[in-house]
Formats: sequence, C-alpha cells, structure tokens
Amino acid sequence: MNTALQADATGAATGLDADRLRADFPILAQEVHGKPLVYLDNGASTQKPNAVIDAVGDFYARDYANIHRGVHTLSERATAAFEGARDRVQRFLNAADRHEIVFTRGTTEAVNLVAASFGGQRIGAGDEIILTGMEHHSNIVPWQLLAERVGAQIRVVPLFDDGSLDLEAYAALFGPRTRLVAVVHVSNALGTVNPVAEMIATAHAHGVPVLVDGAQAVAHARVDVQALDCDFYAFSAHKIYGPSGIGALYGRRELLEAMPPWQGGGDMIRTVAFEGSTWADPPYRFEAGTPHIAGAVGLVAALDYVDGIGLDAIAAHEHDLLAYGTALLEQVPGLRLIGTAADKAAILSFVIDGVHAHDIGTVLDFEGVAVRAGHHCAMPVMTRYGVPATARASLGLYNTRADIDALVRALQRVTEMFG
Ligand code: C6P
Repeated sequence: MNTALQADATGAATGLDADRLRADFPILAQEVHGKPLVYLDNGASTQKPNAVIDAVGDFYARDYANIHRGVHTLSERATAAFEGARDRVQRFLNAADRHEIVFTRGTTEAVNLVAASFGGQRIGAGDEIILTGMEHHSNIVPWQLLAERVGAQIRVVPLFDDGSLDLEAYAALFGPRTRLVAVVHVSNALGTVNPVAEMIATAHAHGVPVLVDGAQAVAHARVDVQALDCDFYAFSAHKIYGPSGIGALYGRRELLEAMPPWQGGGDMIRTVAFEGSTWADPPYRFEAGTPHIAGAVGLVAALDYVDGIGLDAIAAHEHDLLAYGTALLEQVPGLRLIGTAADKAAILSFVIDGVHAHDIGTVLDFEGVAVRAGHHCAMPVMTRYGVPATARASLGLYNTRADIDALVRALQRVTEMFG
C-alpha cells in the first residue's frame, strides 16, 4: 500500500507520489469537455480508489445480508464486517472504547443526533450554545432548531479578517448558562484550521462539553480524540475517499450512556411492549434501522488506504500544494483569496472582481477543472466577508502542482472572457 512513498513527481520533497496515487482512482482518468479532468472539489466529496470500489463490490457479491438479526452465515459475516468497521473507526480516531463510535449517515446526521439527544436533555430555556462564525449550516441549523424549541440562545465567536477565530472573544462568551460549544475543526469555506485542543481546554475549564465538526479535517491530518479531549467528534466517510451515506460520531462513553435515543426503530431497543420500551446500550441506542452496511465496509477500505499512505505524508503534500497554489493565485489580476489564516488546510476560496463565482465555476468546467462555486453551506462566512459566493478549489491526496497550473491557466480564460 505504501508504494507511493517516494520523491514527489511535482518536485517537492513531501514523501508522496500523487501521480502514482492517481492511478488508484479510475474516475480521474477521463476528459471533460475534451480536456483532462482536474478534480479540485474534494471538500464537497472525494473520489474513490479501487480499494474502496472493490471492497464494496466484493461485499455485495459475497457477504451481504442484514446485520444483528440473522443466525445464518451471511448475516454473521455481514455483522462481523459492520462491527469490524466500528473497531476500525475507533482505531482511526484513537477512541478509548469501541462503544464510543456511533455510525450515522454522515456529519450532518451526527450533529443532529447530538442536538436532539444531548441537547434535548441538557439544554433548556435561557441556556447558551457557543458556535463560531465559520460553521457549516450542518453545525448551525440543528442548534437553531433546538434553541427555538427550548428557548436557548446561540452565541457566536467572531472572525478576524484573515479567517481565524477571535479566541479572546471566545473565552469571554462563557457564562453560567453555557451548556455546549460546537466548533468546526477545519472550515470548508475558508480552510482555517481551528485550535480545537486549546478551545476544548477553555471550555472544559468552565465545565462545558465540546462537539467538533471534523468533516473537513479527517482526510487532511491525523485526528486523536483522546489527545484533543473532545466530547463529540463527527465526520463523513465520503470526504475521506469512502462511500457517501455513512459517517461516524465519536461520543465520550459517559455522555452517550446518559443520553436518550433520538430515533426509534429496530436495533436500538432492549425490550418493546405497549406499556413501555427499554433501550439498548450505546452505540446501538443511536442506530435505529438498517444502516449503510456496505458503506461501513467501504469506509474500512478507505481508512486502510489513507493510513497506508500516511496522514502525515498527505498533510505535507497538501501543504506544499496549498503554498504553491496560494502564491500563483495571488498573481491572478483581480483575484482575492477569502481565508488567509496562518494555519490552513488544503482549501483555496476566492473571488474575482466583477465575475460571479458561478461564472468562474462554469468557465473552469469547460476547461476540465472541477471546483465548487457558491456559499458552500456557510452563508454567515459569505456575509462576514461581504461576498455573495466564492469559487473554491479544495485539494486531495491525488492532486498535483500540474492541477494547480491547470487551474491558473483556466482562470486566465476567465479573466480574458470577463476582464
Ligand atoms: N461540506 C462542502 O462542499 P455531510 O453532508 O453531512 O457529509 O457534511 C456536512 C458538512 C459539515 N461540516 C462541514 C465543515 C462540511 O464541510 C460539510 C460538508 C461540503 O463544503 C458540502 S456543503
């Protein structure tokens, strides 16, 4: 698996050969509008290596059945695969206990789970929830729905112009009614890497638990939930080269044990009677209904693939690309980067004077370059920086300096057409 660990074909000494890794991703070997595809929309979703495609296909071809239910061989195999995936996620996040890993449909569902269950039980009228100004809608709206239902307040950590958080303002937001902090690890709209360990220490000093939205973090740097000391951590498999429709919530065991179910159905019960029902222990209490079984198998293959390359090598490679891309984009006439914090992950979000982000995205697509254009489900970020939308190039392990060069060439087409 580690065959790609050698001199980078881009010339940078990052220890990762992205040109070789590209061959693992069949979708990348195609043309779009007659141009070689340059896929720079990894923040929205990553492409899948053969290892993941094959693992899912093989599972459906050989081992698939429903889990936790049958005594027959296929059901036992499928159950072992699904529960093995829980162990794999536990190891990936360095959680202390496999029962701390709850499978969800993804980050969004994980946040909704915590808001409904933990929030519904522990947050009431007059209580406060601290969010930051750079949250994805998935880490805003579930808290708003809760706050509206129970009469709680949302307090927001402001952002500096470079896209970093004002940590003094953060510390000043804590009060006797603060019940939870929910913060994004890496911003999808700005690329900012937040100092979550420090923020968690501040929150814990006030006795306040912290949920970290790790959707944009897990594919780009090693995450250790024990070292972070976080209380909840959410991520989606599709952003780390795995299938869509599955993700996981890490929850500290004593918190999960005290939390009520949030969805009812099969698998989450201990006993059911019309007089009253009792609940299974975590994590099963939070996993009602048939889950994305093959997705869990694909997630294992994805985590094995990423760990086989090494997250440190991936981070070094992407940082090289980020620095290379930042330097080149800064030279494009009229282009302004949105998000220039000192600690950034592989996201280049930008606007160009006089050109709407959607027009940028459309012209780039005709050049074969896939980026995302819009508000990136982070409308408060757009408001903070006074822009309706940005174009966003988000990098992955298979991107190269040649991809960045193609982006810059395509941007020249944009400035020729609209300049
Ligand atoms: N951001 C993007 O293009 P789901 O959809 O549940 O897998 O992930 C939601 C989510 C939560 N938090 C952050 C920080 C995210 O970036 C995302 C997904 C995609 O930026 C789609 S809007």
